[in-house]
Amino acid sequence: MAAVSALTAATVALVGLAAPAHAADPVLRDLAAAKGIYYGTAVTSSKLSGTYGAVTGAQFDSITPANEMKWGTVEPNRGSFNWAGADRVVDFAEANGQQVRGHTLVWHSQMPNWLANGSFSNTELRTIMTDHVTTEVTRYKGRIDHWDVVNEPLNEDGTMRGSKFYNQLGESYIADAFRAARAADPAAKLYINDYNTDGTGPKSNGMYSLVQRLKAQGVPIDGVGFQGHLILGQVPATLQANLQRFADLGVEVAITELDIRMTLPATDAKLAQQKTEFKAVTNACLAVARCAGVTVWGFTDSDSWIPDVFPGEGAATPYDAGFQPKPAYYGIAEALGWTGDGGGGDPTPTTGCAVTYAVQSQWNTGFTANVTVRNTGSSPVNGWTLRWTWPSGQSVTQAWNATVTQSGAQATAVNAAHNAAIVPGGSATFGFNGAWSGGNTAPGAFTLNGAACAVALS
Ligand code: 9MR
Repeated sequence: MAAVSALTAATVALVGLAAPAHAADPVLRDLAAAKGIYYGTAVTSSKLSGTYGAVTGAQFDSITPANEMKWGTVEPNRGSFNWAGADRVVDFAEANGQQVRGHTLVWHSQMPNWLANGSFSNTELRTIMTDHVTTEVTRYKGRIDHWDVVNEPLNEDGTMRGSKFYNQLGESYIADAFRAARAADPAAKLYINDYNTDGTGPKSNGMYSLVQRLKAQGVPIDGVGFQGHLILGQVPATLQANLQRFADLGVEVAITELDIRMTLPATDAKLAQQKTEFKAVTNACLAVARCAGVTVWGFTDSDSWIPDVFPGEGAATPYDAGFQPKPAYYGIAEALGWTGDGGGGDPTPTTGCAVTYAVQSQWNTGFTANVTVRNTGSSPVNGWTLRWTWPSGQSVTQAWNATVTQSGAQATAVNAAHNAAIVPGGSATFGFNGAWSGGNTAPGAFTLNGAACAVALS
């Protein structure tokens, strides 16, 4: 316990002492937070490390497991549960200060075989469904901000989809699922979610009527998710008006699965149009006071469902398959208020860095500190030297994950082989033991490869 309180007491919080020396690339989660919304991404739990994990953690403040919370994944055999992937996503989110959208509890697809092919009486099926909702929501109680309680309940013409649940239980399955979810975690916002409801039209009208009916029955529904699986050149002109009319029913709205696919190959012209369209969708959310946020369905083209399902189409996300931001990424940032390119279009590659310095523990003559340096530019960093000057005579005695030397008051940390490369949005962390006497004031300024870094909250 002594170590823990030392850590708390000695953690040094430094706020924005220096601006990056060069125009830095935007951080979507920070821009979104400043606008009062979240910017999220769907994730694949097994990929949440390395560059994929670094960009996810750096850029987004909400994550949604693309598959790991679906019924077929969590209960492949009746009564036997597999929470590994879902746990990994929730743990990652907490470690990175992110919200989680739980996806999804009751859906006609990705059901386990025992459920999809089993035959149950209506009463039994209703209990199986509400028990499932109760079990899963209870497991993550207090750790999930939004639940997609019911997913894709509608046909294209706006009538109710003939799923196993609807066919046996009628529309009341929806009310029961929401009530079970509310009882299990009263703090979670409960959503209904569908695709092709983004603009006005028969399916959206069907959703509108359904939400009206649910509200009239006192069903605890908090939000409507608009998936936003869009096609280049076909972003509905009525998106904002549509979101607004739902908001006017007294529910939150959110764009929950945004991607904008194109016929491959991606050309500069198509990517430029895609930028405009990601920007427009983000703007539509910003224009609606009750729009909680936007989630992209995979942030990189290497983690998108589109090529598997629509042969010959793809490039639907804001980052290319090599984790480089595409014009769409800058379109999102611009909608969120970023002006780093001076309004002149996609910027030339930029450099920038932000440093978090934290004393982990401190004793009479020594201390242990961690330093995280984040690449806030758009160019990859390949090999780095981080320098700082000690304000009160400290010295580094031993370091790990970097080689640290000291000359006079100046400390110089050079990357280790394994953390030499820092992708845009990514970070490297190293630690050291130091000696102090008199005072242990934190360094106020750092340079990365010669350029000043912002010093962030630890
Ligand atoms: O992204 C998901 C993909 O990995 C799965 O194979 C697929 C199976 O149906 O589901 C994808 O996610 C879907 C989401 O759960 C609901 N809306 C449509 C998404 C794309 O199919």
